[in-house]
Amino acid sequence: MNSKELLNTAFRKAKNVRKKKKEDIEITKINAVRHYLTSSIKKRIKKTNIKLGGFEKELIRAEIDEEELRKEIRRMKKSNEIIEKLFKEFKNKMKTASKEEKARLLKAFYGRTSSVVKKLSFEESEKLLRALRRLPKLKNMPTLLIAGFPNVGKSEILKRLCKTKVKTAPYPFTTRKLLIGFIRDDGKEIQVIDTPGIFDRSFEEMKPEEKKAVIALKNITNKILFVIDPSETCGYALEDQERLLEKIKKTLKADIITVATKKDIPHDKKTKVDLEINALDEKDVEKLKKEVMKLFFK
Ligand SMILES: Nc1nc2c(ncn2[C@@H]2O[C@H](COP(=O)(O)OP(=O)(O)OP(=O)(O)O)[C@@H](O)[C@H]2O)c(=O)[nH]1
Ligand SMILES: [Mg+2]
Repeated sequence: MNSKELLNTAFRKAKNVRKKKKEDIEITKINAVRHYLTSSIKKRIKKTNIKLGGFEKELIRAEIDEEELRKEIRRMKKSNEIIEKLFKEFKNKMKTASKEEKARLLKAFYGRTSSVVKKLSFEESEKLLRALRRLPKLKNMPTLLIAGFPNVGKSEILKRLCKTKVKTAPYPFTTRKLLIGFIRDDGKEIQVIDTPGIFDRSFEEMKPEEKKAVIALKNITNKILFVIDPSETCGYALEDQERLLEKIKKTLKADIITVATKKDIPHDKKTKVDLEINALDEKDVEKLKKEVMKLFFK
């Protein structure tokens, strides 16, 4: 929704109104504009003036500026009040006006409401609605979280472990929200969540994507698959990835499986992990799956 579209639709509706018996056509028109604008804005307020709790609230906060949203909602309410006032004022004037005057008043009403609505950006509420759509639909069941630096191959692992359709690409921040898959093995089932990549830095410094991963780490589960790319083709030093792992170990009481991926790419780096895999090799993925299931069902 943007103000231009909103106004265009409102004026189109006014153009198409039919004359009511007892009412001047100009009054019917300004009423149509008033009704469409205020009810659309009211709908937007209702959708975005909401209370969220806990984990979802934190995820939303990673993406939107709450203070800005509150301000935008206040501006929307104020605009509706002004439109209602203008409507009353112009309706009264029209009642006693001549034909020419009515035509002039109609134009003036359109002008005044336009300038009120044009000041609304709907930017932050638009962001909120997008963030709400992106909220993960988590199931209450045993859950594994895949974490690590950007571009190391986390989503590739989700794709292969769960046969889930996910976007993978050779650049950082391909994954921008929490993605969900499921592993079914031997009559048992777990939920797997792939997170956006994170760097080893403070929460305040993080991009919204990184924040979402950290919020997930702190809230969803204590079972983590930490992915390391020792080939460094991800673009980041092995030592930095290891430092992040140490930090996660220290700050979260979690059961962690560490996996070094991209085994097929030659390199001379050494790292201590539970498992080394080539995510594109089915046998390796099968081994990883067994290892993961052991973490849940001993
Ligand atoms: N050769 C090789 N390439 C791999 C392997 N695993 C992942 N890749 C590739 O590495 C690139 C990055 O993989 P992604 O799964 O998108 O990485 P990610 O960690 O999810 O990245 P972000 O979502 O950006 O944090 C992709 O081009 C993958 O195809 C592997 O075992 N071997
Ligand atoms: Mg990814």
